Amino acid sequence: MTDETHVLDCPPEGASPDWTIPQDWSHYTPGEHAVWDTLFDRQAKLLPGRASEAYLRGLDVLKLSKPGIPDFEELSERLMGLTGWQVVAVPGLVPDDVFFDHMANRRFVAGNFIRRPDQLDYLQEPDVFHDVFGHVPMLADPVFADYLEAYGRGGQRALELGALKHLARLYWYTVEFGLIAQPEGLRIYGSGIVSSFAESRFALDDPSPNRIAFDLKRVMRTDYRIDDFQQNYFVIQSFDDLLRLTVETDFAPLYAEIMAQPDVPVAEILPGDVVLTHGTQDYARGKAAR
Ligand code: HBI
Ligand code: FE
Repeated sequence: MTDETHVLDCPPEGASPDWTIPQDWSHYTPGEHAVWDTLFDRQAKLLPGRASEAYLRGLDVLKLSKPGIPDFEELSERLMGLTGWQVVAVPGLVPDDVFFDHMANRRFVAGNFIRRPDQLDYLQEPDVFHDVFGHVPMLADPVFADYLEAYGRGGQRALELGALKHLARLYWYTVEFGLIAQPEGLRIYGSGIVSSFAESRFALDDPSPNRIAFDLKRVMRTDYRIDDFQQNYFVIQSFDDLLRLTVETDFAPLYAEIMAQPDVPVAEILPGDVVLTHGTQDYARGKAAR
């Protein structure tokens, strides 16, 4: 590999041109299945009353409570019958254009590796627990399944318009870290939260972060942190709202408007925000002090 090529320039050894690889479910060791079971059991105790109805329904209908790392072929058969989505194995992060092409064709790319026992609480790259336990149950919800396909198509367009940074924020504050208002209170649907033991509590219970009503333009202006708990969570009223927004919005003029304005720093509250909880920022201050 010459020094000007980038690791994401070409698929790794053994991967197809679309970066997919066989999951090869039989290669997982008992220890790797045990890591999945440990993570699953921890979240299964925590999520009832915290995760959204749609997420819990997806977990159930896809029979993800079976022990061990799921077999993507079995999982995709069930999922295909529900919303036309399938889960395809990839070795790790794939280039944005590849990611969006899969998403626009209802193929969810999932890492086929699982974290080590000493990484239970944090790892940088999405592994099979983050991708399958975190993301896949939401793909069983017909409206969210449509939203994610629309996001994939939107991503292809954002790449053409050089606006990926802004659209990636929409993904971040909904698909990864989104909250939804249910009659009984706020619930989690974001995969980054639902697959995290600590953030599943922090996002709903901790007084530190702001919780702000979702607004498309505001979210696409807002920076985010990839290496720590979020300091802003955005709350939608329904997945129908989210889907309608994505389908009805003409993004090109909206991107132009946003690019003419400064980014909104993490944890800042804007005058136009509908603030559900004004955070203390104690968590962030505490981290800064260390
Ligand atoms: N690749 N495997 C994988 N999983 C992701 O979540 C992912 C990716 N590539 C790019 C990406 N996410 C984000 O940059 C998207 O916003 C494009
Ligand atoms: Fe993710």
